[in-house]
Amino acid sequence: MKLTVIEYPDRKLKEKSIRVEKFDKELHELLDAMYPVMIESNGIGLAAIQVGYAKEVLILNIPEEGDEQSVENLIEIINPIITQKSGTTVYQEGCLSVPQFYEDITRYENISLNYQDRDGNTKTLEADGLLSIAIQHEMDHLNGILFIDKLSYSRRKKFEKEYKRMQKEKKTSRK
Ligand code: Y12
Ligand code: CO
Repeated sequence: MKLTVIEYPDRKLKEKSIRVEKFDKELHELLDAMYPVMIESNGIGLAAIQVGYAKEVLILNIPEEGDEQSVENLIEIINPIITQKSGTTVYQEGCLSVPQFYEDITRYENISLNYQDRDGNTKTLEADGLLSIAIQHEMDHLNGILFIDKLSYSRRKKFEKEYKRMQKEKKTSRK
């Protein structure tokens, strides 16, 4: 299974993902194919909708401080539900579906969630720091929300202008 990352403004990214009911070979193949796409793109988080699958599936690989990304730090999250949230934190976020653009976004500082692993086992996770931010960013993808949807009206207008210009530049440099 060869996957590619869908980029804004593709309407597919607005789709709401559907709960996973079958923890079968098809799901495992999707998860296995998402990992190299995320790593090769220098990403630390990826939702299935970003590769065209509207399923409540996301993966994360947050490197430990001063360390390289390793498969040992891979977290696969299916059907997540946030059960507790507290505090606020601001972080300059980026997204593989919105290349070359970073913005300060406010999120909950601490979250607890319930989710399932690739075999359907129920898990709980308490997250803070970058992991908490990344989970919230990826869970937004499951609802068709991008981090740029959280920008103020004026920042969003500026983004659209800059993004269009960057896309035009990309196209002309390919010719
Ligand atoms: C904090 C905030 C957001 C997340 C969600 C996951 N985001 C990413 O994994 C973003 C990756 C990314 C990688 C890029 O590529 C390079 O840096 C080489 C990138 O740069 C370009 O597009 C040029 C942008 C975003 C997790 C935690
Ligand atoms: Co993203």
